[in-house]
Amino acid sequence: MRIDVVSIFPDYLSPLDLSLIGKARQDGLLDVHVHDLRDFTHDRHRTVDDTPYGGGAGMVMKPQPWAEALEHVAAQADPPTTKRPRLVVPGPGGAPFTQALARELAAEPWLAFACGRYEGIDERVYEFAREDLGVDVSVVSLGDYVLNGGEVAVLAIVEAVARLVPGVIGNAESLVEESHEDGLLEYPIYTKPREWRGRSVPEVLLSGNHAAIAQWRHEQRLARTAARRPDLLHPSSVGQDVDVATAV
Ligand code: 6GU
Repeated sequence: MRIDVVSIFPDYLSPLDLSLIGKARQDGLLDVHVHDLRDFTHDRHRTVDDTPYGGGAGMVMKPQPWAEALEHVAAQADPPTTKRPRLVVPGPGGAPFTQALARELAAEPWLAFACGRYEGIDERVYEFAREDLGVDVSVVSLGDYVLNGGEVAVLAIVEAVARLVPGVIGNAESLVEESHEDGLLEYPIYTKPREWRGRSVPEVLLSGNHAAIAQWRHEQRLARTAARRPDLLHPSSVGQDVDVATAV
């Protein structure tokens, strides 16, 4: 998989050299390219932002550097890969980034990320990317809070996606039994020692009774999901119009 990231803080993406992703790059499974948006400016001050039309707080990222940066990225197409990247734009106004979306992105041969800063990117850049470059654009949010820019989100998204790319994780089985793969959170886990600071490992885990262990773990997953993420158990009552009279 090829990954291009455009940012005004390319150093922010240096963790992509580390750990599992660094290893996957060394192994040739990921081909990561980070680009500095300011390299696509033409003025002495390398300006990437300007004031918003219509007024309002903060600054807006100018369309011109973004258009040239995205054109440059799109021109990197290397015949064996498919012709166009899928463009992911992290932002608090995006669709929720979920494990399902991570799986979808992991199946793409080429992803490009546009890291916005300030109040965001001039809306016409999205139209340009779709209409003139012919790329699919997805605005994606990590959750209902605001970050200063897309860089940290790209680190999270790339990590979630890369580990689903075949070969990146040695033990593919470890991918199946995970929170968010089947709609329940993971059960609690323990390792040695059996007694630690006056606390014991739950007896059932020492029993050797595999059916009892499976049953206990399932109950723990349900209880934990109900306590921490009730929305996962009752998805129909979240994010939709709920009839308040009938909702329980
Ligand atoms: Cl993906 N980007 C930014 N800038 N803020 C966020 C976010 C993304 N997700 C939640 N807040």
